[in-house]
Amino acid sequence: MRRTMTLALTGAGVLLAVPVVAAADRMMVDHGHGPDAVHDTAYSAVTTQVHSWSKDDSTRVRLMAEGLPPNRTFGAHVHTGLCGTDPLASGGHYQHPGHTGTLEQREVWLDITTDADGRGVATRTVGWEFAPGTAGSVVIHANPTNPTNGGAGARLACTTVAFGE
Ligand SMILES: [Cu+2]
Repeated sequence: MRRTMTLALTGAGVLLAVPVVAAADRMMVDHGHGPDAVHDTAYSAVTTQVHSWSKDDSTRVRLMAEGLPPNRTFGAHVHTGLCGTDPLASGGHYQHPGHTGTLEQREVWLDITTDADGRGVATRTVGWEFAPGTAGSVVIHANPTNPTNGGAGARLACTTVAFGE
């Protein structure tokens, strides 16, 4: 499910009004507006935005979603591949090379808990920057992320983001 260029540009215009994106030196900002693929028709009304800011070996990733069932927690992560019709096209979880922390520290988990209107926001800051081509999407899953193995059940919706590019 690809959004039209008109909608994408509208979203970018709205974003410019947000002061947090103020043009700091060499801050890299990546965006995704989606989802680009929905893998469960029960979630066809979902809309997503992903923003990622990187500077000085630090990256902040924010996932905003609307149109989800209310008052539930959905696992979400940065994945390696681009979204595709096949739910597995988005690949596995991005894991930062050489990082020796816990699974949660090596990956980017963006679990969202929806409010009564089905909206949710998650923000995560990690101590690295994405190398171009190593991370390509944010996937929303059916269940909260299992902190031991990172699993979160079925893939519901995928948003392509050109992290680091
Ligand atoms: Cu995932």
